Order: sequence, then C-alpha cells, then structure tokens
Amino acid sequence: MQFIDQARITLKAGKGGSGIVSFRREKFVPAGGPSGGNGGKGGSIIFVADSNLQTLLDFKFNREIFAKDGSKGGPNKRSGAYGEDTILKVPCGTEVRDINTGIILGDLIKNNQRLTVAFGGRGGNGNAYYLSNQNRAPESFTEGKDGEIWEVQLELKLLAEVGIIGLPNAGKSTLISVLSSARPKIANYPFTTLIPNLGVVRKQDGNGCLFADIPGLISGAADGVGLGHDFLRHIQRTKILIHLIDSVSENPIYDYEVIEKELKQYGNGLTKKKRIIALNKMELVDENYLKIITKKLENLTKKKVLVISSSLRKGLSELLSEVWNRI
Ligand SMILES: Nc1nc2c(ncn2[C@@H]2O[C@H](COP(=O)(O)OP(=O)(O)O)[C@@H](O)[C@H]2O)c(=O)[nH]1
Ligand SMILES: [Mg+2]
Repeated sequence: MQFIDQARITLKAGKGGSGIVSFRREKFVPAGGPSGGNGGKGGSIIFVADSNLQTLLDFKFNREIFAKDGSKGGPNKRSGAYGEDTILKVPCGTEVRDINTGIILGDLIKNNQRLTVAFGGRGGNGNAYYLSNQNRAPESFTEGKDGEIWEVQLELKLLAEVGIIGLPNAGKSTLISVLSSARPKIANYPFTTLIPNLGVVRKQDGNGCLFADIPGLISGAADGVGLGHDFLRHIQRTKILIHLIDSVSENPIYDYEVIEKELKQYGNGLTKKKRIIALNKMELVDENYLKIITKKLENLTKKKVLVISSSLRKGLSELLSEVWNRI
C-alpha cells in the first residue's frame, strides 16, 4: 500500500554575469591595456536530502524556484561575483524526474545527499580575455550564458504517522480536511470504492506530518466484512491513532467498543497503539449529556477523552498538541 506525495516545480538557475569592456587608465598612458573582467557564474539549484523532513509540502506553495544571477565583470580584470546557489531541502527518499523526458535525474536517499539539477550559466568574458599580439586593444566581450531551466516532478513515497479511525459518519474525512494543508496522491491503491483520505498537517516546527483517514471500519471488518480489513493492515504502520466518535450516535460508548473490538480481533499489536479518543460534533448535543458520555468513556478507557467539533474547528488545537506530544 503506497501513498505518494508529488510536486511539480520549475527550476531556473541563475544567468552568468557579462564580461565587460574597459581599459586601464594610467597617468601618462593614453590608452592602457584591456582590463575588462569576466562575469561571475550564475547560481545553480541543488537538492539536498534532509532526514528532518517528511513530506513535499513546501513545494506545493512554491512552484517556481530561482537561483541568483552572476554579477558582471569589473575593471582591473576583476571577475564578477558568483550568483548564490539555491539549496532545496527535500525528505530522504525523494525522486527527481524530468517532466519532459520522464527520465529520473536522481534519487535522494541518504541524509545530506546532494543533486545539482539546474546548473547556473557561465559568466561571459571581459575584453582582457581577448588580448593578443594581434589585438592590443580588443573591444570584444561576451554575455553571460543563461542558467538551465528544468521542469521536474518530485515524488516521495509516504508513510502515514497518524491514523484516524472510527465508524462511518464519525467525521473522519471532515477532520482531516480541516486539519490539513495539502493532499497527497494515493497510488497503486487496489480499491476503487473506498480510498483512505490523506492530509498533511503542519507540525509546530513547520514540517509536515501525514494523517490518514481509515475508512470502512465497521463491525466485522477484521473478519473481512466490508472493505475495512485492508485498511487495518495500513493502521499497523501508523505511530498513533485518533479514535473519533460521533456524539450524536445513538450509543457512542457502543460505537467506541465496536472499533476497539475490530482492532483486537485483527491482532498484530493494533490495540497496543497509542490512541487519542475524541468525541466529535460537540455542538449537536446537550452539554450535560456530553459530560456524562465523556465521563463514561473516560472510566471505560482510563484515558482522557477530548471533545471537539471538526465543523466549527473547536478543540482542534488541543487535539493536535496531544498528537505532537505523543509522536
Ligand atoms: N455538526 C457537525 N457535523 C459534522 C462534524 N464533523 C463531521 N460532520 C458531518 O458528519 C457527516 C459525516 O462526516 P464525514 O467526515 O464524512 O465522516 P466519515 O465517514 O467518518 O469520514 C458529514 O455530513 C459531516 O458534515 C462536526 O464536528 N459537527
Ligand atoms: Mg469518510
């Protein structure tokens, strides 16, 4: 089961600086020798793998990436300054592909691994470069070369760290949509009727964390009823589960137990996963009733139970801080 995060970006490396035409000016020498310096090279665009990153989130907001141009040459044969390279940090495991040819340009696997994709243009020659016995006062120079332009596709295979479980209608899809700032693609997914919903949620440090909404969990899912069984397999690879319960359901306690039973039935250590329990749709039920249900659930689970509303975005920051604390 694979989730794929993708981003398409255009890389524009820096142009080289131009060479210049200039002549030395010296006292008593009417026209000194040629002294125009060469232009500096343009900056390149370099990918660097960074093991602190988990997603390609940053590239979804920043699709055109530039590097600085080189400066033009100076008098006295001074070369122009190099344009600064642009370093793009990507998560380990990111593949870089040329969109036009489909060719893989590189795979950034190890932390700090580098891959230069768009090279900066060469600087042009100043007139000092053209000095020869035949031509003592050349006035030629060349422009800097353009930097390379590449359209690339970044691709990263993702692992969801946080799973959202709960019966149908608990509000899982709604929760993920209000929390997330980007939606990765799902590839090679065998089902057509039910697909997990994915969302990247920004952590406090700005990095992304992948949440997956696990659909299709109903009574009997662990035995193959419905399509939930294959999703249970996916839960195995998450670090933490948010168990979402619909407050308006006829019996929220029973709903909780149905899902817990499926986790237990499936085995493979699912019940040992860290869990955060949240009652959703708080605004639809009476406050006192909510208190009673919360208390009952707390007694049953020996855990703190959060009360939220995905629609009204209430209690979500408490929910997220619980998640970050436990990851
Ligand atoms: N009033 C209210 N409705 C909600 C809330 N969260 C979800 N819903 C609604 O509940 C229904 C089911 O939500 P959905 O996210 O599709 O549930 P899922 O089956 O668990 O993915 C939808 O009509 C949502 O608009 C909430 O906090 N408050
Ligand atoms: Mg859903």
